[in-house]
Amino acid sequence: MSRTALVTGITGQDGSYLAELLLQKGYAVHGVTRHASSLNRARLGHLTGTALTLHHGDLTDAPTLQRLVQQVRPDEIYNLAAQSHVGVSFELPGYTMDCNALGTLRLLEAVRTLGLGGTTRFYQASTSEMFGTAATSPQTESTPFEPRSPYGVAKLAAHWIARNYREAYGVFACCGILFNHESPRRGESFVSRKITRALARMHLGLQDVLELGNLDAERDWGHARDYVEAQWLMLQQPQPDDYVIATGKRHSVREFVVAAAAALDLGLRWEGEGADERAVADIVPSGSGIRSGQTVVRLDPRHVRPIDVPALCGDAGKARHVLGWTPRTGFDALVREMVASDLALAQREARAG
Ligand code: NDP
Ligand code: GDR
Repeated sequence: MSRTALVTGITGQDGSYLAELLLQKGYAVHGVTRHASSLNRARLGHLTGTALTLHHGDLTDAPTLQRLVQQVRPDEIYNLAAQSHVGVSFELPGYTMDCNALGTLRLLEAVRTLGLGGTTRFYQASTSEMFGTAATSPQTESTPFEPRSPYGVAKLAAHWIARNYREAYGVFACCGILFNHESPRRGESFVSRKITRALARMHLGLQDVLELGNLDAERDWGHARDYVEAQWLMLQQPQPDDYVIATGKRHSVREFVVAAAAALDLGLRWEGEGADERAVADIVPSGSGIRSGQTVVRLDPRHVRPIDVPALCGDAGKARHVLGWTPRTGFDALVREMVASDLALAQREARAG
């Protein structure tokens, strides 16, 4: 008999890849979407006519979550919904706590009070942001948490409440501690997509300047398509557990810009304090394709966060051993795929005038 999954955050980057994966595996997929005045289902358009059913719902609305869990009685719940932007969480700390922390509690309470703890498996989208200024690198499942943003704090509360429901009530809850993962479907305000979208547009003369904040931040960037497989694998194990999902390689924001510019053969001009080419030359091995030119990348303090996480890099050894999971897409291939997709988008924009 086909299995049923309930996915919150289905309109997001991960939600769309996960929905594809589950539909391929024969699941009936139920997605929770927020009501919005303008359409927010662009990432799901290609799934029309499949075993996908969408329901209005919101992580801030407990009665609706209760009703949806009761109605769908899912075999698996994937809680991907969140106010997911770290920078925005400094502007919206209350909402971020409500959605990301209490929202997870509301969903777990629905599972528990409906008596589904023993049958419905629960995936929680935890994050490397919970490590914050971790003293050790690479980070593993046992690295202490030290979050540096309202987003990280809220996600840590959700992480602990999911573990608590596992220990206290026997809910089959797994937390995936995922490091940054990107794709052509990444939201345009996250740094990877902001870079590939802007450079592709600048290549065609549609934009003059790319403004960024902290260029020295280092992240462990993987591909979302690979990472949703790990989410599914966690819920197929005999026992619930928590897993770090990462590539184990870290790159700076500056390196991301350089890699994207190289893919478009653009010459860069760095502006703003701390954005000089010498700093670039220090971190980019010679002969990697970087060259000076007229494409302006400007360091703008408006994009710098009140505090930032300087560097994150994960050790996914446990996922490799227990889940048999390894990332398939490396940094260069990820950047090239995103650049190619954004170049096609910019070309359509240029044609439309
Ligand atoms: P996105 O920002 O692309 O998607 C977030 C989703 O959550 C969207 O579908 C959004 O709906 C939905 N959402 C936001 N607020 C609410 C709410 N109040 N009620 C219901 N739905 C809501 O995120 P990603 O796909 O990149 O990430 C998925 C999850 O994984 C998130 O929880 C994120 O915090 C976490 N995560 C992501 C990582 C990454 O690198 N991508 C790494 C680690 C964790 P709408 O379309 O209406 O805005
Ligand atoms: P992050 O991703 O905060 O790691 O959270 P983001 O792409 O927003 O930032 C990564 C790093 O780049 C620096 N940065 C900028 N960031 C943005 N968004 N815009 C800029 O202009 C800019 N300039 C420099 C940031 O300061 C930061 O250091 C993502 C989200 O998907 C979370 O939901 C998820 O939990 C974590 O990844 C793991």
